[in-house]
Amino acid sequence: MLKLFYNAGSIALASHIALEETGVNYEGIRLNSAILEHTLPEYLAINPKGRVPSLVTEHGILTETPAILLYIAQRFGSDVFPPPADIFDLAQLQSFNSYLCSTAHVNHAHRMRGKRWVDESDSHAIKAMQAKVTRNMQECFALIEAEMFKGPWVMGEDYSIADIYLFSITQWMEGDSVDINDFPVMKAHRAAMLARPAVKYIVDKHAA
Ligand SMILES: N[C@@H](CCC(=O)N[C@@H](CS)C(=O)NCC(=O)O)C(=O)O
Repeated sequence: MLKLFYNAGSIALASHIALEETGVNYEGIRLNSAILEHTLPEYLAINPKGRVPSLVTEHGILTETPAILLYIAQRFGSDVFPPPADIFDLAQLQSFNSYLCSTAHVNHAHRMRGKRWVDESDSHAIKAMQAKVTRNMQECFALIEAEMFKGPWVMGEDYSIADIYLFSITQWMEGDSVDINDFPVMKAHRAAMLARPAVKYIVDKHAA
């Protein structure tokens, strides 16, 4: 059976929702953040990056949200995620998801994970990075709203893994001091996502 390793509040929310949407049989394994379980040898044997999510499949272990989402959608999700019409549409989907992975998520990480980029003892540098998070995230959401979001879903008429990924990034708006009311498309998208039973079920599970 598929196994998904996740932490509450993390980007693993996306992979978890994607699995739930498809109805595939899987086991969700929640790591205990309080004891930094994702840094313990048992978990590093599964994912040496020490990050979540990790998806254990019968073919091997997958990490990196864009890869996991694509795998779930293409292998199990054709009913809920209509396959992109052609290779260009598929590349556009990957372009959107890559932006979330390499830019939006990384901008957000500067609030809590500054020690990845500077020495933890350099409190001036840590604070300077934290101070830019709100503005950087606002810029990401402004660009998504103005240029990237087709509507009614991210890629247009069809619900896709890009919607799940975006929803998992907009969960951080409040913590990043971004006012969702300044981003009406993101606000409406979050409401549309929460109206989906699979999304609500997993959001509630992560909050419990
Ligand atoms: N590029 C990875 C990023 C995964 C990642 O950074 N996950 C965070 C949670 S949102 C994590 O595991 N952080 C633990 C840490 O940095 O110690 C992905 O998209 O899956």
